[in-house]
Amino acid sequence: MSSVLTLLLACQEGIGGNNVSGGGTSDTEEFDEGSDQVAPTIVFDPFTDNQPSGTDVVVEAYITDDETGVFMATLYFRNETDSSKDWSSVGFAAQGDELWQATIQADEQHSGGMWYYLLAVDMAQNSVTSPDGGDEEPYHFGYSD
Ligand SMILES: [Ca+2]
Repeated sequence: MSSVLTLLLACQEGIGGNNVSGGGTSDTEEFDEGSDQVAPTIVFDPFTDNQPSGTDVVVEAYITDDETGVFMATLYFRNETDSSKDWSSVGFAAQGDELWQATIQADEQHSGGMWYYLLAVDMAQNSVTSPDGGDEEPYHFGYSD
């Protein structure tokens, strides 16, 4: 690759100062498509209390995105006794007014607690997790008896 590049550069220099690289205005469209470089924002208060055993657990977060908007948001969860790194996931559904909601069904519970984290992606494929550590440092809640 680099040798080809070097060749091209050498050729341009060889032409002797003809400015071939100017006039890049035709790239405007491409630039606009990639102009959103800022990931969405997730505002979420992690559970501080245990959740009732045998019930659906509803996770709510405020998710926003400048420029292109939120493309999707996903809740990842894993039983605390599950030693594998396999996360289950469920999509967040937009509730309006920037509120998004996802539910961990009661029958997903196979232990006394759950690891979980949130992922949001915008239309330009910028992504963010809550917490920042994502699957490495997930949130946790316990189930009460
Ligand atoms: Ca964005």
